[in-house]
Amino acid sequence: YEQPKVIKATMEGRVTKTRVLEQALGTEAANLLENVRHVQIIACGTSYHAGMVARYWIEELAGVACSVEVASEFRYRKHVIQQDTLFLCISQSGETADTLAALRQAKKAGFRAALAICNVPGSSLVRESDLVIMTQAGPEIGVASTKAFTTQLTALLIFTLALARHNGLPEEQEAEIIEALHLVPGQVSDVLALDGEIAEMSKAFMDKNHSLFLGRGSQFPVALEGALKLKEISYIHAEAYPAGELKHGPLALVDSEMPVVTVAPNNDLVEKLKSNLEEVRARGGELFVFADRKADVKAEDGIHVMQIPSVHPITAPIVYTVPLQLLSYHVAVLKGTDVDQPRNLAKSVTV
Ligand code: F1P
Repeated sequence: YEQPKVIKATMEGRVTKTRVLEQALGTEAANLLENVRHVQIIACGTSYHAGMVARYWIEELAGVACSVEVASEFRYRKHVIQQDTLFLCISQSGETADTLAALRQAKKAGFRAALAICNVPGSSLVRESDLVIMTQAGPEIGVASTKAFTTQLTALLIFTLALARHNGLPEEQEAEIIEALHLVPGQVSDVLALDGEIAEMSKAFMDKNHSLFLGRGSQFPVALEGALKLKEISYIHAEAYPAGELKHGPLALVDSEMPVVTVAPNNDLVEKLKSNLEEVRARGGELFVFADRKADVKAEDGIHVMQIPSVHPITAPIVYTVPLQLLSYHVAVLKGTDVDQPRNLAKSVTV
């Protein structure tokens, strides 16, 4: 529920009505962002999903190649790092052992600069990076990240626009996206107001053991994040797939016992997504769709549709994450699990 406030706080002092204030990212920002040819993102868990969303933004808006990898794999792999690579670590705590190890290892291989997106001032990650964008999420009580994720996305979009400016993004496009970003806190509040309806929807998951989350484009990482939230706090097995991969395997799992959750903002992939939904329905799967009104996804037998405010396609991943967080929360409450302290998990994995 703090998300509208902390997203706003993460924007504060970093953007005007229409521009990113590059100097607010650090005095060295302009130099460090010049001539970046590749961004290598490293993170774990929810922070990794934020990095996956950022890849879509960085490649689309800045035209810069971007790779994303979980730190726990990156650190044990032999890799080639180019000198013109910006190494970007995302971590709520700034103390995740795998992320720090990956950064230290990459330092030896050499890169242009290290940027941290982090929530804890003075953390190891902040101290060891050249450029830092602090998220202003405040302390998270729960183990499962929620506001850390949406503020990470906010910081990553601001960073992307600063990088994009060095790579020729037209001012009008930057202004359009910043204006859309200013609308996000209000849109998140509108989604939070759907709480009662989402609680009602969550009842359908009570007696289920498995679930599937689908998304396309930058909504695929949102589906991954939704599935992670459901796993973490309700212990229901949840898989996320890019919707176009359905026919390459997961469709075999679909039956009436497998609820399928989908996020459907109004973008140029929505028509393809709708045909994926039909594939699920034809196999007796029950669909739960969070959709933009303009996307015109029709509620019918086996398809439950919840309308989400119209949002800009670039900022949609931030807004569409929130109904999935609420859904997991309500399923967990109904199941009586400990939402704040899930079994077997620690807030910060430092070993
Ligand atoms: C990474 C992370 C969290 C997750 C859990 C365990 O932490 O995977 O995303 O919610 O708390 O650690 P961080 O590097 O973002 O602090």
